Amino acid sequence: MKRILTIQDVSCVGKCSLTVALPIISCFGVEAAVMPTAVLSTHTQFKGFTFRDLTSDMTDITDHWKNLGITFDGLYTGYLGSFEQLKIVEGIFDDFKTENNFVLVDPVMADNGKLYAGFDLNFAKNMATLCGKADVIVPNLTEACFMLGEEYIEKGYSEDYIKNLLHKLVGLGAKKALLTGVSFNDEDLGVYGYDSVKKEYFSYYRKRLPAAFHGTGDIFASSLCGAMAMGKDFEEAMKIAVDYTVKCIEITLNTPDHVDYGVEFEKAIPYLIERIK
Ligand code: PXL
Repeated sequence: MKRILTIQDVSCVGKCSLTVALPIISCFGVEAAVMPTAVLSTHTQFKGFTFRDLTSDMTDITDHWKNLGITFDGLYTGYLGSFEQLKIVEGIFDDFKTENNFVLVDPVMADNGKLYAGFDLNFAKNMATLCGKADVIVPNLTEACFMLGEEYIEKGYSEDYIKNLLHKLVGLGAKKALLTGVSFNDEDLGVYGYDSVKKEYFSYYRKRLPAAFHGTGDIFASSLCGAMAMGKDFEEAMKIAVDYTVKCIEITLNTPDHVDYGVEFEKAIPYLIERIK
């Protein structure tokens, strides 16, 4: 069985980071090993969340794995809470990256033109350095702009604006950059990427839905990770991840009593399993 390592926080309530990565990656028949970076009572969009930092455990955990000779078919990082964690994660990539596995970095720190609580421009610069060590990075437009020091344009941008961001993103060192939340009109929304090895662009759009929910970036990245680990080729993995994310949003919109802090990704699991057959 393929085994990936995902490094991100546990938000006890919040339907994001590890609480979505674990069930979603399992759907692909891939073992999800975890490195929890922090335990929060909720994700940071709630007021008054608690935060237990686990940075000081990270190196002990990987030392044990190294002694046991444990290896991974993929390394996938999401929300990371401090500069020190970024440095430790770079070291984990150095220790566990091989010629045959992949490194996927989702530089979780911002959305809708704003940084999340606790992050600043300096963190974005350091996250950009971590992105340089990845095979695949999946920032949203806001995260890309903060990492690159580029102007964030919410809507009405040109294809050249996106292509310029993609070139600068792969310039950080990542082999493939995939921008999420890209839209050139009012009807469609999707992802637009660039493969710096093949020198090819790729994109995939679906009809825009009339709502945005927290946690969909983590759902996208987790399903992309699962599909890549399962052995799907990259473009197919990207389409699976977009389709599953859209299904999660559709189901949530059709559930009148849904919570307001995340999507009903659990109800879309039968769709995902059917989609990857
Ligand atoms: O969904 C991204 C995410 C993950 N983890 C924590 C967060 C967020 C976004 O706000 O706060 C703790």
